[in-house]
Parts: sequence; structure tokens; C-alpha cells
Amino acid sequence: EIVAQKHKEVAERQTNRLVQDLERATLFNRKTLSLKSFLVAPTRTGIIAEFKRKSPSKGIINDMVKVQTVTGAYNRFGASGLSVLTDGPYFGGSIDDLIQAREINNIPILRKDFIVDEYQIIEAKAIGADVILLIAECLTKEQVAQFAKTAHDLDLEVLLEIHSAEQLDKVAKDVDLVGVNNRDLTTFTVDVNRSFELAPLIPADKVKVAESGITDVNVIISLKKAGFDGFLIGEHFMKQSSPDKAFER
Ligand code: IGP
Repeated sequence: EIVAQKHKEVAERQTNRLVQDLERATLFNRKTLSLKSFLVAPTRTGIIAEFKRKSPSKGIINDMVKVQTVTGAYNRFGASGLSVLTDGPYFGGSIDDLIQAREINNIPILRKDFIVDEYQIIEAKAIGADVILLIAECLTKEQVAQFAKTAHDLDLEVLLEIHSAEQLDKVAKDVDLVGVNNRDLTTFTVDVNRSFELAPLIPADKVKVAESGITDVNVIISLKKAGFDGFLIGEHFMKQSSPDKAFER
């Protein structure tokens, strides 16, 4: 039902801000950063650190902290990229959160949302994102290919999220990174072994990202050995009362 809700949300936003308006935004012409490159940069950790106030599985995680304080700390701490939820209803995020994160950070930003319409991809560019998330569960194979192409035409990178081996059928030419979500989106069960199981099945030309339920540096080391270059972490950081202070060194 998320997909239906998103279509409605997009239709409403689109009446206030037409595609032509998005294309006139200052950030629309910004030169984007490559998450693929930042993930393997020697001075960075491979961690994609997420700003997430709440989630359907956990309820409120942290609604006291500011997006610039937290993302600034993630950046200083050595994150390769930032993931900012722009979904309001389920995750308590907003487009303004991403714009604010962009203002102070010069590392790649992933727009974390449920993308069901090309409008959201143009919007992602206009608010300063570098990467979009496409969730295999929510899209047909044709939509994945089409949306990924649109993103590439805008110089945005594409992270395709999968949860099962069957969904690998949706990997398209214009997909840059394949993410294995260790969390089942319907039952919310988290199992990091999902990443280890699916890793060998991911096409070799795609960068591998492990998503969700990562709380331990030893797991990151094992995932790296299994071929993962990216580690998407939200809750473990956000549930600290001061995620920013936790990272000060
Ligand atoms: C982060 P965690 O367990 O570290 O908070 O997980 C990220 O993987 C998770 O927020 C996520 C997500 C998503 C959120 C993965 N895929 C799709 C919303 C939509």
C-alpha cells in the first residue's frame, strides 16, 4: 500500500512544483558525487550513514537530533556517504532534511524513499541528492530499467535494493550498486546472513552494499571479505542520544 500512497503524494507535490520548476532549481545543475568512488576511497570507511527519525519496525528512534548535527558528524567520522530519508509518513523525514544535509556536506547523499514515479528522480536531483534508491519489491523489471536510465541521464547513481535471489532478475544495465536488505520489508525480521547468501549471486560489475541490522565492526570486516564495499547503517547510530557526540574523536 506504500506504493499507492506514494503515487498520491507525488501527484499532490507535482501540482505545486512542476518538472520545469525542479529543472530551474540551483541544485539541479550541481555536479554530482560518485558513491561508487567514495565507497572505496582510502580515507573513508565504506559506511553509508543514515539519518532516520523513526521507522515502521522500531517506532521513534530519535526525534531530538538535528539533521545537520548528525550528518556533519557522520561525515567527519569518515562515512563514505549519507542516506537521508525523505519519506514523511513512515520514516518522519522530509525533502528539507536532504536539502539541509546537502548544505554542509561534500560527500554523496542517497535519497532514501520509495520511488514509484520519474518525478521523484528529477526531484532528487533538484534537492541535491547524488544517488537514488530503487526497491525491487516495489517495481517491475521494466520500471527499474527505465528509472535507472532516467537517473543516469541526470548523472545520478542508482542503488537497487533486493531481498531475494529472484529479485536479481531486475538488475539493469544502468544499476550501479546492488544492495541486499537484511530486513524483510513485510515481517521486519533482520538477518545479516541474507547478505552473505546473496553476495555470490550479484553480477560482478555491480558494487555490493549490505543494508540493515549492522551493529558490529566484525560483521563489517566479514562482509568486506564477502565482497561488499558499502555498509548502510541507520538505527545503530541514530539510537544514541547524541549521535554527533558518539563520533567525536
Ligand atoms: C538502515 P538499520 O537497521 O541500520 O537502521 O537499516 C537501512 O538499511 C534501512 O533504513 C532501509 C530502508 C530501506 C528504509 C533499508 N532499505 C527502504 C526505508 C526504505
